[in-house]
Amino acid sequence: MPAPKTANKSKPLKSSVKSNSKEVNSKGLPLPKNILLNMHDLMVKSRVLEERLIKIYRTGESYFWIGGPGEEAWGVPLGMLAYKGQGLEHDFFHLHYRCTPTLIALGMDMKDSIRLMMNRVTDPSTGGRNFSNHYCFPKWNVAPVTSPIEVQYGIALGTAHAQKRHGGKGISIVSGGDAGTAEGDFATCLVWSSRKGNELPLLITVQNNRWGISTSFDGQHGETNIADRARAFNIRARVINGNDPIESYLAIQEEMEYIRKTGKPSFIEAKVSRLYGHSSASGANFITSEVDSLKNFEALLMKNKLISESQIKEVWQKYEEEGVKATEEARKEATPTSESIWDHIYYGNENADWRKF
Ligand SMILES: Cc1ncc(C[n+]2csc(CCOP(=O)(O)OP(=O)(O)O)c2C)c(N)n1
Repeated sequence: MPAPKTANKSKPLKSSVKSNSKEVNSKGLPLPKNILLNMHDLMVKSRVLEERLIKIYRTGESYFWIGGPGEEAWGVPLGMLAYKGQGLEHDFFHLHYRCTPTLIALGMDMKDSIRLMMNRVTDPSTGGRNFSNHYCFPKWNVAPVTSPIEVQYGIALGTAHAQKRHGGKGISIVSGGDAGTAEGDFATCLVWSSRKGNELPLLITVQNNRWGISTSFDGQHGETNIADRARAFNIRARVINGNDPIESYLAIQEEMEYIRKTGKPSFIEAKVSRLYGHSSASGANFITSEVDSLKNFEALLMKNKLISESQIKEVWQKYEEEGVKATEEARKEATPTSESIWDHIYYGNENADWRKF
């Protein structure tokens, strides 16, 4: 099956899809068939990639895995709807380590994720110096994913502020987990994005999987929904089922349009699954009690006769083969040497000799 076109292009575009469009051609579902199938294709690609990363960890070819299987129904639409590109006219991403679906939707090659996982010098994000899902793609305004959780909520204010001054349609997008919202950076983000007369064009998101490593959400929060905390700052906020790609797509589209139009922040709390536990540290085994958004979406597409079982198998097969090939190729590539240890520590100072400081 040919891969349908993605919604984003390198130049800023107006979103073309309206939730109540007459031209849906998708058996009563509120999105056109090409978008639904594109979403499915990207969700499978992201899932296959993450499962491949886990296999690479298990064979001892990597040290650690952490990632986003279970967040495809949220992360894929987010990447599809963004104004992709470099500079203030485009959207900035301040993501966390479960963001593979968004990067896949932006157009990341599987091989580039595998290179990062296997610490290859060819890894475009970190030159083989960081671990899985710690992406960085300046060409798409994807800021480095950090290991300390939640710091991205403070950093995102900076690009949002620059975009406000610039005055274009670009917005900043920040993501993180539910447990991390206990950190001060999250509160900082709410305070500084919502000051009256100085509101920032920022899409603040939390992917609530109800776990912080092994600590349950229950018992950790006085508020009913994390989104309620944004409402206290007069930030428009909503809670969505992030396991439903259609609901995610429509909600993200609406909130992005609101931010681009008003220059004000908006907040989405997406309830998602954590399909393989926290990370390789907790075994990275499939958790059967969690909702699998991809399986549910496939059932919906088949029920509406938008795709057949054999076509679905073809999509999975296509990405399985791509993943195997990418792994074999990455295996042959070099790992970084000690000479590059100080490279890229500070932007623009690649040639500085930090040993002299
Ligand atoms: C500042 C900081 N404190 C603690 C940790 C250890 N840590 C790594 S992931 C994690 C749990 C985060 O949970 P949540 O924010 O809900 O995101 P999830 O991993 O569930 O997506 C913690 C406590 C860390 N990396 N950084």
